[in-house]
Amino acid sequence: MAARGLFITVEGIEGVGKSSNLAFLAAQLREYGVDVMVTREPGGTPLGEDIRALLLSLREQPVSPMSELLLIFAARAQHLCDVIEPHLAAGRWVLCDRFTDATYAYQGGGRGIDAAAIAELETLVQGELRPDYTLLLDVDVATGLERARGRGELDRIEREAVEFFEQVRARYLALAQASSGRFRVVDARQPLDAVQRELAQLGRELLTCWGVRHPEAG
Ligand code: Z5A
Repeated sequence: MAARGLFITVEGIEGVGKSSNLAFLAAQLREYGVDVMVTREPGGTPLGEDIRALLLSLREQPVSPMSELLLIFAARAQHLCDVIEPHLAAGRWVLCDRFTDATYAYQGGGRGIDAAAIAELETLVQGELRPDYTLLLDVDVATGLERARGRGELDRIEREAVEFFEQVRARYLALAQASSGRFRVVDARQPLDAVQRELAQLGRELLTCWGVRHPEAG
């Protein structure tokens, strides 16, 4: 039976560069022969992608924070069952664009839902599964929003006020401080190539930790 794969998540506020850097990290790991699958939340399954569309679409009636929270965990339950758990069990490394830290940051920090309620759902839906390693790309809110807003029409969450994203960022940084063994915080204000040099170094450290050698090392 294959050893369980590594579960890596990438987090940060809007426009921080998660997609660009996740693709970079996946390519780097594959170069070392690691079997990697890339996925995202909310989403990652047909049901999850439908829930994502519901969550991000503009609506006439406000969405209650609790509805938002439960939809996110509904998508996560399907994602765990159909994608994350089977791939990890098959020995694959799973790279996930956002996971439950985003729920603590957005629904906890941003919407004001009690972290204890999120923790209860986390245990109910995930059991003991938690990410092994989390990369937090950190940027000030003004820079993140400027980058995100350069991409075109804004979705329901991207339309929130600056104060909302300040709370989200603050909660992310608090989570990283509280679980410093799991998190690595990268300054994403740097130009993309500088961020990726840092990621390449982190990737090598991770591979060394898990005993993976570069194919050319013999
Ligand atoms: N959400 C939630 O509320 N609760 C939850 O539990 C979960 C999610 C899981 C969708 O997530 C929404 O779901 C999200 C939170 C909520 N809120 N919103 N809206 P998402 O991750 O798919 O959405 P997003 O934050 O908008 O991510 P994104 O579209 O994937 O953006 P990104 O990956 O962070 O950025 P990017 O597309 O890689 O880069 C943005 C632009 O900046 C692009 O033009 C890049 O070329 C540029 N860029 C990137 N890095 C740099 C640097 N270093 N310098 C200069 N320019 C850069």
